[in-house]
Amino acid sequence: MASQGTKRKRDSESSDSSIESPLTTVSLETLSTSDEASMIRDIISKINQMDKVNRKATIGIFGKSGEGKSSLLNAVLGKADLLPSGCFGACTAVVTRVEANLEDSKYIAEIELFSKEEWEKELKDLFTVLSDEDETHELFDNAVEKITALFGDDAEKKTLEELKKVDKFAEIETFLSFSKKISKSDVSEFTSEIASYIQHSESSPGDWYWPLVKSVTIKIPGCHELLKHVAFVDIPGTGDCSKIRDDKWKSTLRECSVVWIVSDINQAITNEDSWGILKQCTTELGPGGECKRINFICTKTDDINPPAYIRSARLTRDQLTGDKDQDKTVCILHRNEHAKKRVKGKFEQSHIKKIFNTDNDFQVFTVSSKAFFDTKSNLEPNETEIPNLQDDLRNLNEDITRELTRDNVNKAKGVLYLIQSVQPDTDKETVKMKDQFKESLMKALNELDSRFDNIYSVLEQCLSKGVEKAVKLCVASTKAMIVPNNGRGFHQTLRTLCRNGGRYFPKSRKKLLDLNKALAENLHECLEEDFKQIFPVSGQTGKSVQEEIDKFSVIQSDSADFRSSTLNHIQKFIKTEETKLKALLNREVVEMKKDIYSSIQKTIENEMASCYEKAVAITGPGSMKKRQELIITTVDEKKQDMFNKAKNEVLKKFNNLKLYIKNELESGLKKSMKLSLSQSSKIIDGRLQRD
Ligand SMILES: Nc1nc2c(ncn2[C@@H]2O[C@H](COP(=O)(O)OP(=O)(O)OP(=O)(O)O)[C@@H](O)[C@H]2O)c(=O)[nH]1
Ligand SMILES: [Mg+2]
Repeated sequence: MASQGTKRKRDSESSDSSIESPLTTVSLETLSTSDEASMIRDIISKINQMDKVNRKATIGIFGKSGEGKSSLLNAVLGKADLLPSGCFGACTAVVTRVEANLEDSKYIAEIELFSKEEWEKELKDLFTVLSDEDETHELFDNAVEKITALFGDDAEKKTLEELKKVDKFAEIETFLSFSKKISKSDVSEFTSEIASYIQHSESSPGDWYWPLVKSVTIKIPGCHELLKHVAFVDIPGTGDCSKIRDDKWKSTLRECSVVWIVSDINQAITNEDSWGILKQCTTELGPGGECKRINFICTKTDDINPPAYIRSARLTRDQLTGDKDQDKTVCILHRNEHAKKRVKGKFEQSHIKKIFNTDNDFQVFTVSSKAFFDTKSNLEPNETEIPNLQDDLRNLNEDITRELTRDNVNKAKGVLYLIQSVQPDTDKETVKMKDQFKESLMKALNELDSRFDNIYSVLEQCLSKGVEKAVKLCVASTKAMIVPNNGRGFHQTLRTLCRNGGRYFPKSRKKLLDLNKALAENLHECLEEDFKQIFPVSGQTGKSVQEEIDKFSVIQSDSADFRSSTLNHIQKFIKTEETKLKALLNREVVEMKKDIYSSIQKTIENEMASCYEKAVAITGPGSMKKRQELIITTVDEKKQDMFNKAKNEVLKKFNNLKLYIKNELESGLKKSMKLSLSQSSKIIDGRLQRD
């Protein structure tokens, strides 16, 4: 629960009493306890901070290389050349985050580089791959690409020792020790400067830095309406075998609340890559993440051969005009309609829909980024559908603004009720209120406890089934992954898999090999259905943790229970504080559930770690076979213990979640009650007199 602790700490840190405003002139010395003082400061500071609070939804853009992801993002943001596109071969080399610069009118890039140690390890790995005879393996190509991008042509033919002597080597070492930030007023200057950090290009080898980059964040000015509450992540179409890059990729997926799948319209149905990439990520996005919506975006709609299309779609004369240009538009729009129907149909049938649980939140767009910028195009701007996507973005921003406004109104209401609650006028009623409060708090907490225990039992049952299944099937699934029928070139793959702690990330993400994920699969599968009900990414299921939190209340009715209007104000204050607390907890639950879900695979990873290390150390003739045997024997020996540990870890984390929620509700509400019943009048009186 450490992460939640930190989060909370940050909240109270932000309520620094040094923030000056008319409200902070309240004399805080009049308070008797530090608790109360800190709570008042907290409330005042939160009111002052209302405008500054920002919440962002992350939109992940997925798709094969060359499908038009970066061009699409440029079009949606109305900045034709912001992100590099249209290179020969793969173009975007690193995960690129794009968000608004809300501070000034500069274009800013914050570049996260490898640490010196990480780079040394990566370089050593690259040279191990290069020393291998097998030049046909994609790992070999990947290593050559990186070394030549940084050190120039033929650098890969040098040994690591030789390379260490060239000037560029020392230059790179120094380069890595500084954090990198680019800030420019002019967009084209900015674009050319960032290119060497995010763009993959075969021209001018030796001038590129992308192999050293973990990720890039770009902040652009003047896009408040589209980006105030949204951050885009342009995810490169090709993978990278580096573990560091892949970990970044995975953690980005868990953040996405919206996904855009991008596919060239001509292959939208048959394109197994776009669907395949998505399939690979469903665990991280769905149960392990927070994805609520998917937009499938067919790109390059302007790219059409009208005579061929008329023939294949059997368009009749009635549908055509006889004018060449107009008929091109007819064909484009006809194909758009057709693609929308087909893609929707495919999604309805797919396993992806089941995992995401998105009944209404799947939309198909058919866009042309090129025509959007081309004033002479056959397509009207709205026929390029880029404006539709912009509207979609505006709606998402407005939804978040509304959510923040609701939170802010609640915060303001809390303070108003507190101000109205002057010293209780009859002691008897105060005592009655205190007693009632204590009693209903205990009752509500007990009820919550038992409802959480029911959820715990559901989880326990699913996981026990999963353990049983995993124990039965794990050896076979291990063999299926690490002893392929065609073993040619596999020893490189297996060695990399062991070096990366059980994972191998090929360039095409479709064929990802992740032994830990495969071992966790049966547990995930048995858990999936109930987990979705317990932690839905949106909506109500009747069984969710979020709904249990919502049901919790210490104030049973909205009606006035007390003769004194003061006590009724206090009651309203507590209710408002309770609503705020529950909204915050519901947001924290999303992070906790990601942690719970991913703990299955993490436990397996940890259990298998020493086996992978031993396997990497095996050298000499027959090493591949020895590695395979070692892994299979380890899985077989550890299976019972390993899967039970994974199960217990989930249950332990769920129990911690329960304790955390109960504790936050109890301490938060007691604090509010204490504050409203004790010194509030003094503070308010003091402030009113001063004003
Ligand atoms: N005709 C046409 N071409 C487009 C359109 N959008 C992109 N392209 C072209 O498609 C190619 C690839 O576009 P990118 O935006 O670089 O593709 P990407 O998906 O970002 O590729 P990676 O960065 O390699 O993952 C470029 O040559 C673009 O000019 C479009 O709407 N119409
Ligand atoms: Mg790109």
